[in-house]
Amino acid sequence: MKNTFQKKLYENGYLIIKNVLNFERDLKPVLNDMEFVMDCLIQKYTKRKEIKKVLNLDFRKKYSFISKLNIYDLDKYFNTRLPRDHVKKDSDYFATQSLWNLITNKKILDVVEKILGKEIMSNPVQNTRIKQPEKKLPKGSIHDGLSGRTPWHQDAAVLSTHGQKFCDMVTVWIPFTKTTKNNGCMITVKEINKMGLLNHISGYRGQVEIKNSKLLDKFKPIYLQAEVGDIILLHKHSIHCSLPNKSNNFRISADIRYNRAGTPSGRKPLPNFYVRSKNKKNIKIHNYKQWVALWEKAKNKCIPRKYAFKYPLPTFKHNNRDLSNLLTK
Ligand SMILES: O=C(O)CCC(=O)C(=O)O
Ligand SMILES: [Fe+2]
Repeated sequence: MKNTFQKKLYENGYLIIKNVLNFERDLKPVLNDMEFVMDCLIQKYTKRKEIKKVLNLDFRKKYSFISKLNIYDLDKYFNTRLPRDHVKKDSDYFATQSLWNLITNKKILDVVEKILGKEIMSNPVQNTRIKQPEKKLPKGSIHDGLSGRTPWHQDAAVLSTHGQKFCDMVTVWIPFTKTTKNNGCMITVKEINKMGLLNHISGYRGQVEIKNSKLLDKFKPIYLQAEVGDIILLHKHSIHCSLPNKSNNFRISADIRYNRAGTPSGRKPLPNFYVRSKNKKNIKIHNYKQWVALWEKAKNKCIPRKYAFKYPLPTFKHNNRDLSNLLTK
């Protein structure tokens, strides 16, 4: 039997929950840490005599500045997880105390509990996205998902084949800036999530994209707009993408995920640990340092194979689960 929350999430593929988080307490610390990372990059990569001037810029100007420095794989410094490819001993990532606080935030877990029940694990599929106005982006990044638009996809598609089948996962999308049609909110189409997992193919940068996604243009989109403090839940089969940031401002968000304990994470050997349980003994990771240690342990496992995760694409070798076939049924 599904409760009201579960029914609504299944019916529409998404749920917008208003006023869950407090900007100053829950969100600002993450922005501060992002700025701290920028300051470190500036000190490392800027000409000596320019450093002082650049450090005095505001958040947006600093980010614009470093995004022009051609730093290899810049996104990795702001991402909550190991870089997808080329994992090395010194691979850096954005596992900060503020992110740990967000992942274990009681107010978020209280919402997630209504969907997944009382036994909840943090899932390692997580991203932070700093999106500048699209007109400022290098051409190659316009559809890359992290700094540009995100193509149509379902979140279950980024899991291993085992995870696609068995992981009971929910996405929590968190805005750090008010997110609107104009600055690149996500859009979705209701009900298609009920079709289950669709066939996905590889996008131009190896990202995940629904096959025949052009067909979705004829549906009425739902704009997933949100205020700072709101959170958006996505069903693992919700189909969604994000619009271009046409504003003159930044659009910043994080997406973190949780899975029901006892179901696979879909991203072995990355950290997957209890954040809530009726049996307190299940909770073994109690603080930020233990969490970072988990990521470092996972990193050591990924170094020999060089990647942190891979998308099994195309998702299906046959056409039965192609959107084009399912829509005509
Ligand atoms: O924020 C975005 O552009 C896309 C986010 C997304 O696809 C997700 O949170 O699952
Ligand atoms: Fe997604």
